Amino acid sequence: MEKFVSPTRIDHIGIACFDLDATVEFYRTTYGFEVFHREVNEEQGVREAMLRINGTDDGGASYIQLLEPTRDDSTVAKWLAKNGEGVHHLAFGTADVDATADGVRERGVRVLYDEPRTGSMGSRITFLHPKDCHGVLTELVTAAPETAGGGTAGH
Ligand code: CMX
Ligand code: CO
Repeated sequence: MEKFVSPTRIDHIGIACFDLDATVEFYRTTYGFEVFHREVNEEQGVREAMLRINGTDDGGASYIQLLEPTRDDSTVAKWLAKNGEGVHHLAFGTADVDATADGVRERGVRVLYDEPRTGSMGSRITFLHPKDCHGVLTELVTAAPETAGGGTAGH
């Protein structure tokens, strides 16, 4: 068995919403959080805004990820239809998503992708099945090298 690589921080909390701009505005006016990055991820079927909350002691950062579905058959659209707005998933940051996912898989947890896919800001991501994680859809993330140190805004 390879050495297990534990996650070292909360990378983000993913929040599903019906109206991304209105939700961004709520976080801005209520807490003063500004948008660090926006993108559309067609593979995941989401339009998203990342709000950078704090740096972390491993040189990374923690975000709130606001998610609005781009199509009705996306996982987030399905989830919103069933649950309404709210916390959709938790994402742990790891230095090596492949190694962490392999270790978690060896522990009997279903990893949803054979190989990590592309997430926010060029990160590599995979997901663990919520039914194997006490009801929490859990994402594993390795930040792209240029954002791992916290990066700069303005994407
Ligand atoms: N949190 C907790 N439980 C969840 C869940 C979530 N976000 N989504 C689904 N579930 C539960 C459901 O409640 C359901 O439980 P019951 O059978 O007890 O009712 C069960 O899992 C199956 O749910 P479903 O509605 O039938 O949904 P699917 O099985 O089709 O999909 C999942 C579930 C996890 C496989 C799918 O959401 C997925 O592939 N997620 C990973 C990708 C993703 O979420 N992308 C969007 C975010 C992108 C990003 O973060 O960048
Ligand atoms: Co996420």
